[in-house]
Amino acid sequence: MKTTLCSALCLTLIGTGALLAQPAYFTRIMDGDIANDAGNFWGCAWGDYDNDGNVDLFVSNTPTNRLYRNNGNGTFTRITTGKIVNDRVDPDAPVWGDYDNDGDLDLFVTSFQTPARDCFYRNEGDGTFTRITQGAWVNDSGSGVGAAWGDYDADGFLDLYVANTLALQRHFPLAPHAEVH
Ligand SMILES: [Ca+2]
Ligand SMILES: [Ca+2]
Ligand SMILES: [Ca+2]
Ligand SMILES: [Ca+2]
Repeated sequence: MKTTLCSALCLTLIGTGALLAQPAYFTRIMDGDIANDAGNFWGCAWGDYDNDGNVDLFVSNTPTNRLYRNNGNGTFTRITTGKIVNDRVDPDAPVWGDYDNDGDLDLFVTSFQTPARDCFYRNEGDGTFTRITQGAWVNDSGSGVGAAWGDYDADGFLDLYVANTLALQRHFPLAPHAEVH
């Protein structure tokens, strides 16, 4: 599916009902990488990954993902280094969540590639991410099309729900420190 990043973002707004509810209050931004980058986009997620008070944007894209750091002045800088934007997988839904409670957002990205290639990137707190490859939650055989974080058992750690197509749905009650260290 060839589309523009702008159209992908518009679809997200339509999905939430925000665009339909308040169409007169939005101005389409036509300049900058976010509005003009072309690609094969599948999903996006906002999150302040560098904790500077400005929400940043991750966009899942084939063949490589996009990460745009919010400069705080209405512009964004496209990040081009690191596995988070250079891994070649078939991504779908990205979701930010601070799974290890260290104060910075980590990123899970479902993949419909088989065998399993769901991706999880741990935020190192210095602008870089480490891809975690150990654990059932990143080695599931399903084709992931959606995911959500939530602390379902109220133990203080986020848990992960992954929606797969052509396979059973998965639920991973994470024990973060046991899973990745
Ligand atoms: Ca930020
Ligand atoms: Ca974290
Ligand atoms: Ca971290
Ligand atoms: Ca939990």
